[in-house]
Formats: sequence, structure tokens, C-alpha cells
Amino acid sequence: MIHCDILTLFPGMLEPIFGQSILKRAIDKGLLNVCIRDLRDFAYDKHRVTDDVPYGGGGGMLLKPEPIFAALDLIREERGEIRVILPSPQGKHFDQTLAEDFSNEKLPLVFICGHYEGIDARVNDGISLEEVSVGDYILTGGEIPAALMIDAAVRLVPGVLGGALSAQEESFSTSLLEHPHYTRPFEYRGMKVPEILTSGHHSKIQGWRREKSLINTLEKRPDLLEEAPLTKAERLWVAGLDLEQEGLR
Ligand code: JF5
Repeated sequence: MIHCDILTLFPGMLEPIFGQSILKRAIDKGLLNVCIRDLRDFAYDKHRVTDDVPYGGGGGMLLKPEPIFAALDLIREERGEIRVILPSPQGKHFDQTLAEDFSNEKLPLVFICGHYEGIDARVNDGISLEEVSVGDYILTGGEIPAALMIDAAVRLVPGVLGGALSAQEESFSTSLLEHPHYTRPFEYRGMKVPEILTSGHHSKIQGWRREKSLINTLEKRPDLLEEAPLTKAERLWVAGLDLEQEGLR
């Protein structure tokens, strides 16, 4: 079970994401709890202002610290100890290992979604939090990164995916790309499904999938092969393929 609170100025960006498909089902099954909180509700001045101009000038707007501190105070009162995440291009990179870590987290995850030019630095300095980046590019806000991280984590919670095996099976073979998948029809626009997949010969199918997985990884993400758990025989076979590829270029 994953619990998360999301602090945002734009609840409407997140609501539909959690109201559909697998995330909705995870919530309905009690495997995910999401509490979207409008930061504006924690702006206590007359006009409920959440942003302001930066000291020193330079234009743009920053999120003010008070609504964020007030929201975290309330969440701590409600929930006790929490783990605070700040989506930011300056953070450590989100990856499958951190997704697994989030999926096993017993503390509520609290995401602070920044907007505009960023957030008053006192949020970062005054609160124990983890800055996490979902990639080296700049977005308009932290909502999409927050949803992305929750999505990656929740599919690892047992019972969330249809075939309980699917996520497990994958996480065994992390660091390798998948083999190609086929469904009906058997022939489409002259392209046939590899015969072996229709043979019913389970061990041969396993062997074929492993080969395709290795080839796919060599072609698209050769860097992954360094860390991947290959057998000696597989290493030799891949080295041979690599030379062959070299010759064909
Ligand atoms: C954000 C101020 C946060 O842009 C991002 C981001 C990029 N990679 N990972 C996260 O976060 C949103 C925008 C403005 C703070």
C-alpha cells in the first residue's frame, strides 16, 4: 500500500490521472491512497496569495514558503512522520530502484509540486526533503513528475497489475530490455508472428525471448549490458553479435 499527499496549485491537473485505468483500480482496491491538496487552501492572507516576485529582481514568480510550511504542518499532524519529495530538475535521477523504494515505503510520501520559476529556497533549507528529477529538462510544474513517480511505484505493489506475475517477472530481468511481443492476427500486412511462439514449446519460447531480449538491448541500450546478469555463454554470444553488427556497419 502506498500513501501519498500531493501539494499543488492545480489539483485539476492530477485528479483525472488518478481517476482512470490501473491507478483508479489500485485506489478502489485500497492499494493506493492519494490525497490531492490545494496549496491555495493554505494561503491565509486576504487574497490567498501563493506566489510572489523574487528578491533581487529578475522577473518571474516564486512559490511563497508559508503555504507549503502550513500544509506540511497539517499533514504531519494528521499522519505523523512523512517522507517529503520535491520534484525538481536539480534532484537525483528517478529510476526503477527509487520506484521500488517508494513502493516499499511505509511512511506517507508527500510531493510538493513547484511552479513558475521555482520555490522559495527556505522550503529546501528548512524542511528535510529529497529533491528528485525525472529527467534533464525543464517542465512547467511538478505535477507530471509527481504522477509519473507514483505511477512507476504503484505498479510494483503486489495486486495492482492484472497478472500478479507481470511486475515481478520484469523486475527479475531489469537491466535488460524486453523481447518483442505479438498478438493476433497471425499475419498482418504480410508480417507474420515468429512461428516458434505458436509452437507451444515453452522452453524453446523462453530461449527465443531471452535471445531477442539480449539483441534488443545490444541494439538500443548497449550500456545496460555491462550491469546485466548474463551467463558466461550469453556474454560470449553477445560479444559475437556485437562483432557481427560492427561488420555490417
Ligand atoms: C518544477 C520549479 C519544479 O521541471 C521539473 C522537473 C524536471 N525534471 N524533473 C523535474 O519539475 C517541475 C518546475 C519549476 C520546480
